[in-house]
Amino acid sequence: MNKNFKNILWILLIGLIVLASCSLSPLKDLQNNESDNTDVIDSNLIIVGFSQLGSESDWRTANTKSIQNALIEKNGFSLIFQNGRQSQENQIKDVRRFIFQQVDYILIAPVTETGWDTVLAEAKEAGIPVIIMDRMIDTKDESLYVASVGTDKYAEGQKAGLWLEKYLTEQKNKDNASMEQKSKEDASQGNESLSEETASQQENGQNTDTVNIVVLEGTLHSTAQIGRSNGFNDIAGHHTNWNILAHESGDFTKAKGKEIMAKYLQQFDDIDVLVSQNDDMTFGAIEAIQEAGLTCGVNGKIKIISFDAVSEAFDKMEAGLINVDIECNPLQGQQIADIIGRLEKGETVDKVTNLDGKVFEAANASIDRIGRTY
Ligand code: GYE
Repeated sequence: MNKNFKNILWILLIGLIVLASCSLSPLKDLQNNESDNTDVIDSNLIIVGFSQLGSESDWRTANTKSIQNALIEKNGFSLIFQNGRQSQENQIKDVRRFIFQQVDYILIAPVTETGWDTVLAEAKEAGIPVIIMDRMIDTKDESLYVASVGTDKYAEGQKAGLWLEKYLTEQKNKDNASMEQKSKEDASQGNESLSEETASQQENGQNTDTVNIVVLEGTLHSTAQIGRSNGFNDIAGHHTNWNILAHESGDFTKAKGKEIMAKYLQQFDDIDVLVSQNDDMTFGAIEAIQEAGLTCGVNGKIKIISFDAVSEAFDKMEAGLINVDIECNPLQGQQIADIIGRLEKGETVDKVTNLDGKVFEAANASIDRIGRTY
């Protein structure tokens, strides 16, 4: 090859490299996986940095998948996923990295409510819109986020309390009906004093007896813990016979749920009801109950109220081990994609979007679960 020809080849090569780097932004060296990646991506995609709070539960897995399935390249997105492993410190670092990377949007599922103002002010300063997902943040400055998508955790706690109210009333009615029957039989046998005794028992009602309750709380200071505790406690406050023996955080994990339930069972020998603020803790608690030689659920000693309604919880309701499950919908990806789509077009979006949830009882579990995907 002669020298001139070689020089021309070099110039052509350098020209090509310069052209390629003009069409792709070097700051968008981002990829849709857990670690930073140096692959260059199409600058026409909307880059979303997603700080997920952790991977502590089946609900969380379904939630992460929902986001990863909605914010895909085919829909015009490139997603950078970071797992905060249940630590706000990690999440704040992840958000700062997104700001440095100049992503187009930041999506945060915050582990706890307070302490976000500084980093969100930094995002605002950098002109990056923030969307809050699943749990909420506690801030006086609502301009720090453009929208939030989640569920009403206070309402979920209330539903748990209202279910227990209904359940205890039904039990009372059943007891009254059988006592009435007994008193009729006594009267027809001419046994007046016995029938009077039965009637007075009926008036007092068996189920005004103390109901001993233990609570497995989620991660303390998270919206899911605060809302579900407050909602349930507000209903419990109307019933002087509901006795909350203990409440402690199991951090939304199966292992901690089991550990704390085992401790409760050693501490208290007359637990009537377990309120467990997510299904994973419930699964752990059921193991602890069974290992202690006790029973739970529909025909068992300890009635169980759980939250989330994931697939394994339906298995356990069908097996009669969980009485009721308060649904919390983790499938929030489509809502997020729609919100970003509207913002891109310059449209206004609702500040708060709450997805509805149902109450699933063991008796209907096999039918209610049909068509559910997680
Ligand atoms: O109930 C639990 C998860 O924030 C609603 O977090 C969510 C909760 C959910 O770990 O399973």
